Amino acid sequence: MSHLHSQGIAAPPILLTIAGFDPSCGAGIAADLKTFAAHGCYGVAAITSVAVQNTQAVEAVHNTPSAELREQLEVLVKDGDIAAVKIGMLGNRGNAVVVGEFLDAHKFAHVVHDPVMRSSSDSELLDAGGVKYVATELLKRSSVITPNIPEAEILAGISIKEVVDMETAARKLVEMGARAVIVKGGHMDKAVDVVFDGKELHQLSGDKVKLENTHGTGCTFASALTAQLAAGRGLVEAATLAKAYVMKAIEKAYPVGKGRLPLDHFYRMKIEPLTRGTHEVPQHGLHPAAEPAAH
Ligand code: PXL
Repeated sequence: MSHLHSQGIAAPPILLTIAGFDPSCGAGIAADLKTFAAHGCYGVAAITSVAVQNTQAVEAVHNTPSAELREQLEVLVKDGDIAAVKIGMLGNRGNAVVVGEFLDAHKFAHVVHDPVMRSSSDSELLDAGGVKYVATELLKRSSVITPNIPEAEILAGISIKEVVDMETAARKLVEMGARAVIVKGGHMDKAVDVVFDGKELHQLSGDKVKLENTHGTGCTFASALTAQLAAGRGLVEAATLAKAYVMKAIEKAYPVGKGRLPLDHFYRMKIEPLTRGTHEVPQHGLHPAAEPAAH
């Protein structure tokens, strides 16, 4: 079937997120899809888990049965070319294994794996068997993994106090089979990220902005990275641009709900508020007051 259905409009890159659904839409699939859209990409999603959550807490997680996750992935992959895959919350070992088998069965140009283990509010988002499978199997199947400090400590089995420890963890994860690693330093005083492409170490520095009180930053970073890699950028440039995007989205995070602030993924697209006293006179269609239902 043609990719050009009408008017000669080409399809944007299609990015697949395999992640959990946060109904408050600050993290998980909703954050991923917003990030993809903000980068001019078309997002599709397979749901590994439905979290019962708002901006304040994760109250429960309901993991998707593995067979259902497999069906979701297969129906998407047979529909069109997926430019890149982003993996987030997996929930449990069964779903992690389904994703491992999916990556073996289909070759993708870019696989960004954010090895989510706990929420910002500290609920478990991956069981112990899943963590083991990620460490021994799944990280070998990604182009890049993006652990935060606690995740890097668990996967690499070392304790991280300083940037040099982040570098040691990154090297260790490459020894364990990862092709490239970005250890995110958001949990440190200075938000330095370490990028290791398997050959050279790089540091990305950035001022820490309102970080404590947000959620979805990890999902957003990995999704922006996926979009930049799909656009053909190299790892370090893609990571630099993704970090700049996340920092800006954090800076513009807004108060929705009573808990952690969701980021503003669309900070680049703002409608200016109307000047007070100005309103538009409709030129087409019915004026609201002329509709029978309005009286
Ligand atoms: O931020 C980690 C994360 C990832 N995925 C889902 C989440 C969370 C945190 O709350 O709910 C679905």
